[in-house]
Amino acid sequence: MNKRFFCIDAHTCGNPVRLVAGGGPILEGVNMSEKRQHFLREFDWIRKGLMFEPRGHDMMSGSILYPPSDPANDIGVLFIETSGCLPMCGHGTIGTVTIMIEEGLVQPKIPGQLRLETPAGLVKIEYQQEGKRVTSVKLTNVPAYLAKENIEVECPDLGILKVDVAYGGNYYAIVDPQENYRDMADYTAMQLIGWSLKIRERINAEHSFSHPENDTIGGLSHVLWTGAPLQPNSTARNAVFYGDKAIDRSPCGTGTSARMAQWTAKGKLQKGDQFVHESIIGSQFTGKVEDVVKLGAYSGIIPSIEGWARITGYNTIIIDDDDPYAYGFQV
Ligand code: PYC
Repeated sequence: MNKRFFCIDAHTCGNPVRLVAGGGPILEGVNMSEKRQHFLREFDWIRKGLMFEPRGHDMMSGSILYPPSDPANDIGVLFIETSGCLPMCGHGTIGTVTIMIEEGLVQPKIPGQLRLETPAGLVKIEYQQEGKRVTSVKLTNVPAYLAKENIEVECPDLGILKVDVAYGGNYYAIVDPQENYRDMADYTAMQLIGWSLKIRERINAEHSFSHPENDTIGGLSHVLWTGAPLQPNSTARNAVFYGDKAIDRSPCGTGTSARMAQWTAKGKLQKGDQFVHESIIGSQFTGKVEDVVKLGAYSGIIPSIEGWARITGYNTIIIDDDDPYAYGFQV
């Protein structure tokens, strides 16, 4: 089999987004959550081929577009990454919206706005344009909440760490400054990656995390290391680990959502407050606590995230069965 995928590549604040504009599979399901399950059962080879080396790399991330299930909405989005099919991806949403609008892949029902169906739920978009260029995308995310506080985990080299776990579209272990950890700036990205792998495995072995309203979403997937901001207008800095080897180059939309839920639960943010998050490379997302809500038995928030993306190229990618590395590899 020789399959072609017509992709448009972009980056959101430094992190890649590969939108599959042609060649994606037809998926069964009444919503994006069911379509995601179908993709994982039968088409995960597409994700592996497009995300891993030699066609992708450790940080690669992308999306595939689907017609909406509800005619009130504009489009459905499936997120693909080296780590799997995320229920929601913030940087992926900002890049996908920028590409869709600039390339005319969707006709918004209301100019400047979009309603996106994602596997995690409905995400509302407002975007700004100057001429053809999309200059900023604000997404109002699914509800975020603090799931567990003060989990103790043994981290190689550092010793015992206490972490909170919060959900912002994915589950995040948040490592704040404490006796055995001061700031992400003290360590290399390689150190953070190695430690993240271990602590994620250890936390998942002892604790379970399941979305209160959607049991297809669960498990700790990301680790968010915090630090003091380097830029005067940032509230905080972070390095988000995902997959097996990636540190997000963007400030991470679902991570920022999770962190705002954690801060709100601890009384450090309230409805209407802004939170400017800085990434490992200094790029910024502006977050806001739009509302406080109930999510099952939990108190949560509706976070919004605003950022920008740029298209980097058009990419027709071939996955050919005849190639021993058709479905990618990791070293
Ligand atoms: O922006 O939500 C995000 C994200 C998740 C993983 C990488 N980026």
